[in-house]
Amino acid sequence: MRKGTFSCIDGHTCGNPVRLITSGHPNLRGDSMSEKRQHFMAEYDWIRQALMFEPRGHDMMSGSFIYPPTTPDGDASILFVETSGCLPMCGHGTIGTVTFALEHGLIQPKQQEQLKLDTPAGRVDVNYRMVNGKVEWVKLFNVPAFLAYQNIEIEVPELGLLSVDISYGGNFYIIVEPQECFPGIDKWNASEILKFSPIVRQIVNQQLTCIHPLDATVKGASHVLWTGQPKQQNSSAANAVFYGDKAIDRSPCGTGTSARMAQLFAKGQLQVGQEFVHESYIGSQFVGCIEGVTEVATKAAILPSIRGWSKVTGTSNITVDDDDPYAFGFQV
Ligand code: PYC
Repeated sequence: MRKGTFSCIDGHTCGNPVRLITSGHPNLRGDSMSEKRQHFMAEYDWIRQALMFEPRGHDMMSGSFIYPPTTPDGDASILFVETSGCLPMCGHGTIGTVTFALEHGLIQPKQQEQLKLDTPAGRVDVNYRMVNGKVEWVKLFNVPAFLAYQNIEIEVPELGLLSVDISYGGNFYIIVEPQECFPGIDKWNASEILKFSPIVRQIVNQQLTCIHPLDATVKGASHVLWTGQPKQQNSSAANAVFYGDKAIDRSPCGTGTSARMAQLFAKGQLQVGQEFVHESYIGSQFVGCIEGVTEVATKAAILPSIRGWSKVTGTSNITVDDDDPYAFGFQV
């Protein structure tokens, strides 16, 4: 039976949607969130498709479920869902999930203004500020991020020879900086990003293997992070992150910002403790920082933090019934 009613709190983090699904959770097998993610993808992906794609969602839709912690000291776990799949980690999703859950009393923190969250990518600690029942900001301490590949050359039809870096920040990002055949996102329009991103992603994934050294279920370059000149004076850098089949992240992308900081750190262009204000395609900002350094299976890595804000826009009960020919969404 593939039907149900799902209660949701809808909102956005710096412009990108977050749909926190508060009822209708499937029972998931597994000791860790990585194992539970595998079970969800194998048996319950219809829930993601129904709640993310049109007509109940849209190209940019992104959401989450809160589960009990999978570690003894954890406060809660998060499972991320998106049009692109079931992400190991999502930064804007974490900021939204924490904000909505705290404002609706869905998580009881063990420590004041701090949370320990279990995600499929690993432990993510959070600090936040709550005033008069509203969360003003959320700062997440993300999983270790590292530069996986540097200066990879790919031949892109109708574009030319493109040099890219691949960096991990909770998902694997293909990072494209301005160069001869790419003038920067400030000189391109959305249609060019939407046209070339899936081609770049396909070529990179044919040419390279991206697998997390500590969890082989985290694999594949899923997102393309194009860079360019920021619009705001106080931004350190700007990006347009492509995900799914047609989405450009409206937020500065938390895992993308982590991947970008790891890339810049590896190239000597960002230091530990230095603030990194990352601007999104619509001009919203996250404040990133490299909190320290570490290793991921002998690879040099950074410990990134990201600070941002979210707002609730409404609540809904979404009905999914397999007698609807579009119950599990469609893409045009
Ligand atoms: O904020 O990490 C993020 C994210 C991933 C995909 C869209 N946003």
